[in-house]
Amino acid sequence: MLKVKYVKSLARFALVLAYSYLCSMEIKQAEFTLSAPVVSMCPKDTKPEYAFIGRSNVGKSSLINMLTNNKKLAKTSATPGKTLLINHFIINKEWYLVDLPGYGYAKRSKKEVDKLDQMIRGYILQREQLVNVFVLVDIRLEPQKIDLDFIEWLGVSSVPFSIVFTKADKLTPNKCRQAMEAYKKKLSETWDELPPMFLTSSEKKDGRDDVLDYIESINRELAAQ
Ligand SMILES: Nc1nc2c(ncn2[C@@H]2O[C@H](COP(=O)(O)OP(=O)(O)OP(=O)(O)O)[C@@H](O)[C@H]2O)c(=O)[nH]1
Ligand SMILES: [Mg+2]
Repeated sequence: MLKVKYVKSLARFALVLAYSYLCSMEIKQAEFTLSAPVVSMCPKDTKPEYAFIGRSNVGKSSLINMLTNNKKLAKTSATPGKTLLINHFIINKEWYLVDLPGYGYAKRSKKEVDKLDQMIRGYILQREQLVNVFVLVDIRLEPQKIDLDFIEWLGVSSVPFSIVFTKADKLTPNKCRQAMEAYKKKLSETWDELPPMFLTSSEKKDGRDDVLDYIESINRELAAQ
């Protein structure tokens, strides 16, 4: 079977781990910038941005709120399909977090699905300042075809990405570990290098430092270029 090569080397992840022992990033300011229906209407800015994607209801908006310590920043809902636009939030006036609509919500019409799909993929492919896509995956579920297909599409499109497992508070630490191992095994069938992976709970604020330190390390790498 064709093996997809991960676009960024594992060396970066090792660097991030080393860096995370040294310091933790501080979020001094987080502000909503704008919501856009198409990439051409996104902020006219070149600061680096980090986008969050995944199935509807996986916890994208909650994760943004957890990272920024602001429960009201991104709109969340127990009902899937809450986020419908490309939402930019500027952090410390230096970089952006981007909340995207979810995919795979069964109650959407074909027309709606196609419209959101175009919005998401158009943004991911055309936004030059997008430096990393966080693909969110519910830790409680077996690897889902829809996520694996999306991950593969990112790979063949050469888009750098990481995987964030959400809702870790819903399982025991041991079950979380097993689920992550199972996911790695599944990805190894198609990938010869695995992307960085993070285990998070927006409820318990688990994984916050890991994700923020990863972002910080990329920001530093970009600033040094
Ligand atoms: N227990 C638990 N619940 C969570 C966690 N993260 C999100 N949720 C819940 O999951 C539901 C969906 O969260 P959202 O953040 O709105 O999900 P989303 O991915 O942005 O959803 P869409 O915008 O509809 O695509 C809400 O009821 C959240 O409270 C978590 O870490 N733990
Ligand atoms: Mg949302």
